[in-house]
Amino acid sequence: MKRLLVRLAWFLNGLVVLLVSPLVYASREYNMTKGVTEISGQVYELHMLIFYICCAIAFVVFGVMFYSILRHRKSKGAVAAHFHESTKVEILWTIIPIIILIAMAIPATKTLIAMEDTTQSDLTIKITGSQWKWHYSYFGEDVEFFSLLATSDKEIEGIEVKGAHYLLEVDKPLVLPVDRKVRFLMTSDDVIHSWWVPAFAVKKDTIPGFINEAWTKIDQPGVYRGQCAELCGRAHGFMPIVVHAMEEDDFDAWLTEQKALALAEQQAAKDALDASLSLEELTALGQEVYKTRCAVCHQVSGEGIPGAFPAIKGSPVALGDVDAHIDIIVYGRGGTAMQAFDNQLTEKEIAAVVTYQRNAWGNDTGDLVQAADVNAYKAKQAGGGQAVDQQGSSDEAQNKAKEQL
Ligand code: HEC
Ligand SMILES: [Cu+2]
Repeated sequence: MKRLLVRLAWFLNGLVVLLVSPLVYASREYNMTKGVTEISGQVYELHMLIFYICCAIAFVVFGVMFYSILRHRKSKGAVAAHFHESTKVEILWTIIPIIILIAMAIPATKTLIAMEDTTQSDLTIKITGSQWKWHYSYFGEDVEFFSLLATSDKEIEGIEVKGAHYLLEVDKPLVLPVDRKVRFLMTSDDVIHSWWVPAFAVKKDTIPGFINEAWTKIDQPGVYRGQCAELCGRAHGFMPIVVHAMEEDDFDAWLTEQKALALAEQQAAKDALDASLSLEELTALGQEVYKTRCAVCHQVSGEGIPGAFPAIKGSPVALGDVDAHIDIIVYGRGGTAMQAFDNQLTEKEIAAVVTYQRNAWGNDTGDLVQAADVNAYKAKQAGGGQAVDQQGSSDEAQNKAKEQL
């Protein structure tokens, strides 16, 4: 009889394992992936190790449980033992879990320490989160750009069929080299965001006023996608991350090209100061800027979201003094979601979006604002004609600070 019971207990336990194993097999599809970095491989191994330890514990505990239930059931006339406190058992059930926990903590700590070791990196990139986009800046390279969601409104509103990378595509991906250690410095302009790319096993909060560090070294070229993993407001789900990992040569070529582009952009910004655009040209560009940069909050209709984002249609700012209108876009409004667009948009783009807002949705002011007006306003704010010089020297100071890092 006893042997039969033991067999039955094993049978039940085996049944559980049998039921679970096809699930485990199927779960490959759902399981954590190995990723494409050494660290992500380690994280995967760690995850599997802990998982198997959990399975082993479950096997033993359920085994004893099933056995006891069957062996000592009431119908067999089992009588419960009456005793209090068993020092032996208490020591055992303290010591065994402690040993198991320590055994798990050792490999986990090793991996965590490796993840935190940002020394000896070949390249440093500053990542800044803001509502709702990422800003990437390659230290010491004079290359920086914003990376915005590229999924069209029509897909989001269900008017068009959703693409394969719905809400996981951006206008300008972060470009990284393979086989080089890349250090990330992460911070935020407004609320807490979190930069997360599962394939690299990198997930780090970006916190205003703090700088967090992380690093990666990618093994294979490819396109890797991630998201902001911190609930950061209304469009939290609309700030994806896309990384293009390139062969080292390709990356170097890309970086050189970006530097040339940055120079060309600076030249274009200078030229824009002399240019005088027509109302059509300004509103066309302004509408584009508005749709991509402002409409998340102020809405395409210009009506905003009552209680959260003010309407631009009929807004006293958009109908009132031009300088005040330029001011709020250039410098933002501290403590609100209205961020400073000074370093996000060119003066031409700011001029265009001001003009657009002053002439769209029945805001018929007829005002034309040119890049030179924005430049002049900024110069005035910075304290007269020396504004440009000051800007230049503070840039120099920043570059020096970067070099020292
Ligand atoms: C993340 C959300 C957000 C984005 C993006 C945004 N704004 Fe705003 N904007 C606000 C908020 C919030 C206010 C109200 C600020 C306050 O409380 O004074 C505001 C106020 C304004 C106002 C003043 C309106 C009024 O009547 O007080 C103007 C003009 C404006 N924004 C222009 C823009 C432009 C142009 C862009 C794009 C380049 C833009 N905003 C992008 C959130 C946003
Ligand atoms: Cu975010």
